[in-house]
Amino acid sequence: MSPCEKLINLAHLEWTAPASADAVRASSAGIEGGKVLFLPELGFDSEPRETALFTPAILGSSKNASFDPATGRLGGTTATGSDAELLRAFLRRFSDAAASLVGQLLPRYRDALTRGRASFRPAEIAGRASSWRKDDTRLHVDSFPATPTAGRRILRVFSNVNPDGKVRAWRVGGEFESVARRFAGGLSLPLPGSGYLLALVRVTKSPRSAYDALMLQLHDRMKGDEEFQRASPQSAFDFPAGSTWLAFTDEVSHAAFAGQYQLEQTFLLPVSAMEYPERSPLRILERLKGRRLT
Ligand SMILES: O=C(O)CCC(=O)C(=O)O
Ligand SMILES: [Fe+2]
Repeated sequence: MSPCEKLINLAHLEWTAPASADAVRASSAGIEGGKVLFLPELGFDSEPRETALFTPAILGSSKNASFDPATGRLGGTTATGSDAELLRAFLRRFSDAAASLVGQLLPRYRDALTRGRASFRPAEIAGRASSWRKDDTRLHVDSFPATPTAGRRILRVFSNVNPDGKVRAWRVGGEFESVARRFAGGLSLPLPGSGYLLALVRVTKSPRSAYDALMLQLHDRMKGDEEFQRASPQSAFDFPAGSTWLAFTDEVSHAAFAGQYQLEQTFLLPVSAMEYPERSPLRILERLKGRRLT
């Protein structure tokens, strides 16, 4: 598998300027075809005083510092006072820029998207210790244990903001449908009512649907399968400093194995807003399991 099969190159240069009709067509076809939209020339600029944030020392025990645009709340950081204000403003600016970019490139989704959290990732990934389940250097699709999507798509914007020109090194894997087929037999449907119980005892923020239960198992099975990690179709790609990319990360298998300093914004999209909803992980898993999952 060559990297160009999984990547759509876009010459779009701006966070807020309208995208050309060609860019909109290519973005829509690409993202719904399970590709990564890659904007090699679109970097996110930080302000001179924000260089104070470019150190892993702002992290507590977490991998990322997070920002919730709905409440303005920060997470995962030890920054307080004026440093916290600086971090909040930095992440708010990125969150707004990412929302504007997605609105320009994917206008079909604009009114249906929910903006989730943004994150800043100042720690080097390579050599970082982590449990296998949390280890994003292993190929996986995204599924969040505490925040079920109830079938909605996870669309994420990433920007490599490394100040020293270091790449973000990823591997991108094969088609969702073939990955899902490989593991589907081993994914078990949750007991009726168990999703509500998890919400009741606050393991999850909302009831975990059957879809979310299967996606979490898929995430774990992928990461835990050495043979899959080693031998499944995948290709490496280095995202340069000063570049931006976006993908449906619930569908596109990915692993990030080196790099430091990245911004990320998560969006959720109802399957009904897609041009081809039948290509969603929800509909694919429903076909494989022969039943509704939400
Ligand atoms: O930090 C990255 O480059 C991506 C890590 C990852 O797999 C994720 O955030 O889901
Ligand atoms: Fe991921």
